[in-house]
Parts: sequence; structure tokens; C-alpha cells
Amino acid sequence: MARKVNKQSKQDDLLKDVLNPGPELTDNMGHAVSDDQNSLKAGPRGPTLLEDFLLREKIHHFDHERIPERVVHARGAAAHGYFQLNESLARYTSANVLTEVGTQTPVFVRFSTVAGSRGSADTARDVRGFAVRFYTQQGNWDIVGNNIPVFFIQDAIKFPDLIHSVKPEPHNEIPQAASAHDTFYDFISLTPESMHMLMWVHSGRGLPRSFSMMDGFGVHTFRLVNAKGESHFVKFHWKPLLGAHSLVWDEAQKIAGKDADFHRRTMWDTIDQGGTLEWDLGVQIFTAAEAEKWDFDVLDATKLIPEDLVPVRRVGRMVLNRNPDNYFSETEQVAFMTTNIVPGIDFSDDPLLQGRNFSYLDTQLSRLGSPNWQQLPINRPINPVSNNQREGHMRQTINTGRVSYFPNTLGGGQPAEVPAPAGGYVTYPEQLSGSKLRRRPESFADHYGQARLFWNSQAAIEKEHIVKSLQFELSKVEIRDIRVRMLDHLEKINPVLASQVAIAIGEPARVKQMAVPGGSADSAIETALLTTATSQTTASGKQQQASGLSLEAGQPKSPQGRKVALLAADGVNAEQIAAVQKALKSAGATGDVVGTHLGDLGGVKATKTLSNTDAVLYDAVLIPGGAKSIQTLMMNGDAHAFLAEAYKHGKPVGALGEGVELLTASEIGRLLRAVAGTGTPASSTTAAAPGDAVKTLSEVGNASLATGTGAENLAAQGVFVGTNGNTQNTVAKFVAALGEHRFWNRPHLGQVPV
Ligand code: HDE
Repeated sequence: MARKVNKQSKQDDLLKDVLNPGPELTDNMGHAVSDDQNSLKAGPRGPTLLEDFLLREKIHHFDHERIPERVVHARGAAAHGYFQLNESLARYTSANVLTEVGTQTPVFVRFSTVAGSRGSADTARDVRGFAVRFYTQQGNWDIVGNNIPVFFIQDAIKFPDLIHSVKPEPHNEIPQAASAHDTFYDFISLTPESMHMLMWVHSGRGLPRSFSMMDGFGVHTFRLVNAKGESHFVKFHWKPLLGAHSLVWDEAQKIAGKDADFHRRTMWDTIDQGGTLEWDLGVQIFTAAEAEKWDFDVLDATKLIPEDLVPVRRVGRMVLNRNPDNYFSETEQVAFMTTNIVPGIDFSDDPLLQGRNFSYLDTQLSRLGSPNWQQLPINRPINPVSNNQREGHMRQTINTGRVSYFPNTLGGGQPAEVPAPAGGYVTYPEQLSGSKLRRRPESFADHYGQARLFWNSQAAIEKEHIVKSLQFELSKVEIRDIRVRMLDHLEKINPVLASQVAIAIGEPARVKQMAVPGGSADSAIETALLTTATSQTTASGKQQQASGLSLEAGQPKSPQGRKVALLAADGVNAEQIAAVQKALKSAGATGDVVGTHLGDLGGVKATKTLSNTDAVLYDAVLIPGGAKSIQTLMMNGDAHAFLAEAYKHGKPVGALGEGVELLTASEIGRLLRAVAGTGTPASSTTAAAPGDAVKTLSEVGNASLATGTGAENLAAQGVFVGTNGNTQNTVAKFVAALGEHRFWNRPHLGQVPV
């Protein structure tokens, strides 16, 4: 049964079905077509004839080109790659894919949003699907996971309610791909078990920067079973090599309009240009006896196992390196199933997982229309399939012989059963007893402990983003009772959180002395309040904070995969652009020259324009020098807006030579002058007045900004200025800052008018 695989195996298998365009046009029955432009008519202006089989076949096929989109996770994109094991888990499992160090098992991975339909935008606030198919030697293994380690509900029977509530409302099909509406919060506010996941969705986790910058989780507890039949529990993790990083809400909404394909395009372009997306596979392995001691239940999918309780062991690496050849045949037709497991891996009794085990097989029939969907190229395993199943719609295989039953003698007793020692799948013989009943266990009863743990573990800026997100979403809920019910839950997580949200939606604060929300960015008082706002929790070994929950702590930092906009017009300093491009390339980042027009700007080619792209599509912006270029950009409102927006979203901003003048004159110039002159006035409330005369930043404090304290003050907040003699140093610092992702210590961000 088992077949040796290597990272090429699935591609070779798919190649059997790959069809390249031939030189001559035929219909589907192989008849050569002489005219594909005109239907058959009675006279050139007469009616079309029914006997036009070419017209009928072509339109018939077209009429049936769609299949039902996924009920959930309809919007997605996928890539091929491989998984390589670096540390054997033979002590725990007999699964070849987790015991054979060095084997490169082909994978196909699909990322998705949940709520939106197939044509919705990539950057909706939502949990992301993270479904991995391993084409192993022992058959397909799917980890059908998410980028958030917990789920909204504990029992599968609530899933249709959850999804109905978040989907567009049934009477008017509004809103698309958004949870900010009454039915969702009506359901959620009556389902306290969802509070933990709700906190995750409102954090940056609901707005990943890219697929390659998200964690992945198997969510449920699974079982590993070794060759001796011993069982351990396991949680699966995917840890991105680039670290987990997120967008901010204002940015995500704008990207949805500027480039609805933002995430799928980023993945496609990365791979198309020879790059990869990479994660480590991590496991948390523990025994049933250990699980007994914890004050949460490992069968409850609304709980995670803090990494401080069971460290995540990294055992292998997944690399995505090949784009699909055809979106429909591969990404749309791939049918993941939680029941695709291999010997050595088994289920736990998590009631959500148990329900999923029913659902995925069932859903494939309505999506793909036939019980033979397993024969589709993307779904079939690499190792041979051999059984007595026959017929059904669209059967692809031609099974020979007269025997399609077992036991038999006419077929020589084949295909024969495979005993466990030879690799046959055997379910772990868990001892079970109990009455049949519809009841939640007591151990599933705490709904707030881990929500508090998550809240406590967030940096102040992350708490601020959670507050802002809840303010936004609840302000869209029209029924007041629902809003107030939500505040009651939030108060149980943290009273300051509840109060900050309350004030913004016109309700009384739940604690005294609240700060008035500062609009799109927090006031210093608000930030200070949030920093100290923690809640006691007894959940999870009495820990008050846990590692791995914050995006601001312990994430790898790298300029790799980052995209920079270089703003330019005719006469831009071509040498500077070449130097910046070189530095970006060697750091694994890319730079687009964004011009006032496409094409030649004088030794430099613009590949984007100020009107066809936007700051939200980049990780940073840099203004190279060139007196003429700066003169033009100075008069260009889009260039000013570009800078202001990048600055407001915390992104690195750089200016070289004459480019510093543009930075100075831009909307953020006066804020920058305050920063340069006074250090880091994060807690200061005195910005330079709007009318302050600002000539150049280099006048600040009589210091040369390329080297002096003014420059240091700016650099600490992700702003890099370099005079013509000192651009090299500035470029190096700017490129390194890309790895910092965002600079939230900038004062007065609320004053930036974008
Ligand atoms: Fe799914 N889910 N789900 N789900 N799910 C589907 O299967 C379902 C759940 C997840 O890229 C569907 O083939 C039920 C949790 C991903 O193709 C459907 C329940 C988690 C994907 C379905 C859950 C997931 C799906 C729709 C509650 C994270 C996309 C089409 C018991 C661990 C896979 C399909 C892809 C897709 C049912 C809960 C992840 C309808 C009934 C929890 C990543 O069968």
C-alpha cells in the first residue's frame, strides 16, 4: 500500500491530467472546428439552426461551469509545496510522515476567509482557514485548521447557527464578508463560550498581513498512536518563519477596495518570482493524565494549551513553492476532510471535531456532485487506490475483472485486508462508557478565563486595536439590547475594555475615570489605562499571561517579503533608486517605483503610478532625491496622501537628499518636526501648531539630521532621513526597519488626516 514519496511525487501524478493547448481547435468529441466565430444560420441575417452542435456544445458547457461554492471558506487561494520532517516522533506515532526524517512529503495548502462569498475581498476581518493536505506514503492526511487556535463554539450542533448569524442577513443579503451586524452579535451575545475566540478575531489575528505571516493551528486535540499502540494527545501548530504580523483595520478596509486580491496576489507573486512561503510544524504533546490536572478541558475547542504549560516542539518545515496550474481544477476542487488521517494519528472526543468528521464528507457530495470526487486529480492520493467500490456519476477509472466484492475466491481473495503491523488503519481502542445524553460537561463551563488570559497577554497597542475594533463593530449593531449584552460580556473579560467600548457606543462607562476615546488613535491617557488593565484569571494553570499570544512579543522580524514604494517623478535620482533596489533585494524585499506616470523617468522605469496604487498596498515608503522629481511631487496631492497614510499606519518612511524637503512639506511634516526636535514625545500632548513655519527638517535643533540626535529621534519612530552625503547609511537603516513591521510609538497619530 505504502509508496515512497518525494517532493515531486504529486506533481508527477497531476501531470497525467495536465492538458496544454494543442495547435488545432476541436470540440469535446475531437471534431476539428472550421469556424468558431459564427453560429450556423439560415442566411447571414436569418435565425440560428438547432442543428448547430458546435454552438450547443460550447454554450452547454459554459452554462454549467460553476459548482456550488463552499458554504464556509468560499474565498481562498492555494499553493503546492512539501513538508520535510527534521525530528522523528516515532516514540509517539507510527505515521511515516512524522517518523521518517528527511522525507519530503508533497503538500497542497489552501488559505481562506470564512464568512465572505467566493468573490469577496481578502482582507475582511475574519478567521483564516489554513488547510494542509499531505500526500503521504500511507494516503492523504489533512490538517484542516485555522490561523486562530480556538473556535467560537464547543459543540458541532451550533455550527449552522453560528454561520447563519455571521453570513449576510437572509432578508437583504447584507453585509458581505463582515461580522459587524446585528444577527452575528445577537447570536454571539447569547453564546458566552465564543468570547475567547471573539477576542482573537478583534485582535490583529483577524487581519493578517499575508498568508506567509500567519500562524496555523489544528485547533482540536488529536491523538498520536505509536507502533506499540500507546496514545498521546497532540495539538498541531504552524509557525511562520517570517513571524505573525497583521494589518490595521483602516488599512484592511482600504485594501479591500484598492486590491481585493491582496493576499492571493502576494502569495502568487512571491512564488512566481521564485520565492517561498515557509512554516515550521510544531507539536504540543501531552498525556491524558497531564490533561486531567489542568483547569480547562482539552476536548473543549474554545480553549488553547498555553505554550508555557506545554512547549511547542518544532519538528519539521513546510515550504510552499509552486502555484497551481488551474484555479478551478486544483484550488476550487480540492476537498479537505478532517477524516483524512493516516495510521498513527487519530481523533480525540472533542465534540466539535466529531461533528466535523461527519460534515466534510457530506459537503463534498453537494459541491462536487458525485461520490467519485476522490478521483479528481487534486484529491486522489499518490499511493494506489484499490477496493471494490464501483460506478456512480462521472466514474473515471475503468476497473477490470468480474470481482467487485469481498471476500472472494474468484479474484484470488484480493484486494485483501491489511493487518495493522503491515500498515492497515486501526482505530485507537479507547475505553468508553456512559449514558446517552445531550449535555455539556462541567469542565467546559468557564467561558471567560482564557479570554482574560488572551487580553492580559496583549501589548497596549494590541489592546487598543481590540478596543477600536469592538467600538467599530458594535457601533454598527442597530439594536441597543444586543450592544448592551455585549458590554456585559466584555466587562467580565476586563472592565476597562468594556468601558472604552461603552463610551464609544454611547453607553455609560463601567468603571470610573475613563478616558474619552481618542478617535482613530488613542490618547496617551487611554494607552496608559489599557497598559495596566489586566484581569485576574484562574484558567490555564493560574497563569495571568501566556507566551505566543501577542503579535508584539517574540515574533521573528525580517525584511523578507516586504514591499516598498519608491515615490518618483521625471528627474528622480536614478543612482539612489538603484542603490535602494539593491539593498532591498539582498534583504529579500522588493521595491516598486511608483511614478507620476508609467515608464521612463530618466534612467528609471516606473512600474506603478500614484493613481493605480496606494500606500496601503506597501509595507513602507521611501522618497528618493532628485530636485526636479521632488518639485513635481511637491505639487502632487496623491504623493502627500501616500506619505501621510503610510505614516499613520506605522510604516517605515524614508527620504533621501531632496526627498527630505517633500517629507518636511507633507501633512506629517509638522508632527515630524516635533519628533525630531523633542525626542519621543509619546506622552506629550503638545504638537507643533498647524501654522508653524517649517522649512526643512534639518533645521531642527541646528542638528544635521543625517547624523545628529534629531535623526536618531526620528529613526526611533521609523522615519529615516539622509542628506545626499549620507544616503547609504540611511538606506541600510530603512531596510532593517522593515523587519520591525510597524512603529506605534509615533505621537499624535490621531491628527494625521487620512
Ligand atoms: Fe469547517 N467546514 N466546519 N472548520 N473548515 C468546511 O468543508 C464545518 C471548523 C475549516 O480550504 C466545509 O469542504 C463544521 C473548525 C477550513 O477547502 C464544511 C464545523 C475549523 C475549511 C465545514 C466546522 C474549520 C472548512 C465547507 C463545526 C478550524 C476550508 C467546504 C463542527 C479548525 C477548507 C468544505 C478548504 C470548510 C464544516 C468547524 C476549518 C461545510 C460542521 C473548528 C479551513 O464541511
